[in-house]
Amino acid sequence: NMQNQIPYKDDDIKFCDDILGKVSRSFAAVIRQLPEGLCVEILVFYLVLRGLDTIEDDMEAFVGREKFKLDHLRNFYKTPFSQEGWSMDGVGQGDEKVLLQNFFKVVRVFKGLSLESQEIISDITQRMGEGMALFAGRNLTQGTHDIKDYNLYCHYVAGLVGEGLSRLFSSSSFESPEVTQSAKTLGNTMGLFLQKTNITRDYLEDLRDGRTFYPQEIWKRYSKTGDLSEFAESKYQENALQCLNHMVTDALGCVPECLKYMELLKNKQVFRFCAIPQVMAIATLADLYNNPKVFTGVVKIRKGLAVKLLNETQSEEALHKQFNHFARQILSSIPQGDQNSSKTKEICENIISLT
Ligand code: PS7
Ligand code: MN
Ligand code: MN
Ligand code: MN
Ligand code: MN
Ligand code: MN
Repeated sequence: NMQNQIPYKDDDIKFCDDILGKVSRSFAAVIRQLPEGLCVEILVFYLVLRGLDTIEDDMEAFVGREKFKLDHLRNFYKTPFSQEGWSMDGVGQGDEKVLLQNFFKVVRVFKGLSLESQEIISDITQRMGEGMALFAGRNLTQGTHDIKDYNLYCHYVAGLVGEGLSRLFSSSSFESPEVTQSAKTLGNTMGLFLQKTNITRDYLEDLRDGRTFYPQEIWKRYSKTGDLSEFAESKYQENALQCLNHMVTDALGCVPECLKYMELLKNKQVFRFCAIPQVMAIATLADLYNNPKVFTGVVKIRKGLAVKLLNETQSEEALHKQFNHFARQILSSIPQGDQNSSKTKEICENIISLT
């Protein structure tokens, strides 16, 4: 065990913790409450993937040299970790840019982790970078192709996170080997649920970035002009809402497997780490469902509600109560004549029966 051979530099951990609080309000709270033996591991895992995602998301820095971006994505698991003092300048904005400028500090903390943890983080970063490069090399102005293609993108950017986290939970012995056995199935779905919620919510933001993930198999059924941007026009609002409700219904399909995954968890802090983002996601989906504001701005759950959910998600019973509540909320807002109403109803009723 290499745990103590490379001493942590307190300043490096401090940098990691500070920048975490700046780049993610939502993950900072749930990561910081993790037990020793997982807390720093997952902090580093988060920041490595945040660095990779900053490269993926930058639609300006690589204009005219797109090949560079793909190389950076593919090499991110390796180059920063093998070149002393590696950093990147001019990619990303604000605190995410600062993260890449100081990335060698994250690397130093990484090198103080057990080799087993390093291997998990490195493997997931490599596979995610490969997947991101596949999609970043495509024209995504009109979204992904079909639901299979959409699921594949979500697998690369979020399902793999669920897989890696599951392996870290088991390897730290805070959770049983069963969690790792579910890593590629239920663990993957845990990530898909978060990512699908994010993509569904970010319709407008992603459209403006010229890179969207709504699958054509879904949105073209509701489109008059064959251009995804039409949903932002008020004259197409009726169709836009039908499309949105289809996207929400598709995301809700993840819920039974997510509930099954969370039943496997035994450690209270690991449970909260996993469950809180899931509860925020279903609360967000309930807010998005049939909501025209998705097409005019950003829909975010009220701060007060987010704080309440964070505080109340302490047990499986509380988790079930929240999922039951939001499934009922969606069920009661299904509009007359919605094309997916029976599917939405069926999934909500199933969630209610499971909780
Ligand atoms: C390592 C905790 C718990 C079994 C940066 C947590 C961005 C939704 O970019 O910041 O603002 O639109 O809102 C997180 C499964 C991944 C999936 C993915 C890694 C749950 C790089 C989260 C975070 C697995 C690709 C953040 C997937 O959303 O996005 C760690 C179990 C990063 C999890 C990205 C998205 C995460 C995301 P943005 P957000
Ligand atoms: Mn965000
Ligand atoms: Mn991204
Ligand atoms: Mn992003
Ligand atoms: Mn997004
Ligand atoms: Mn229950």
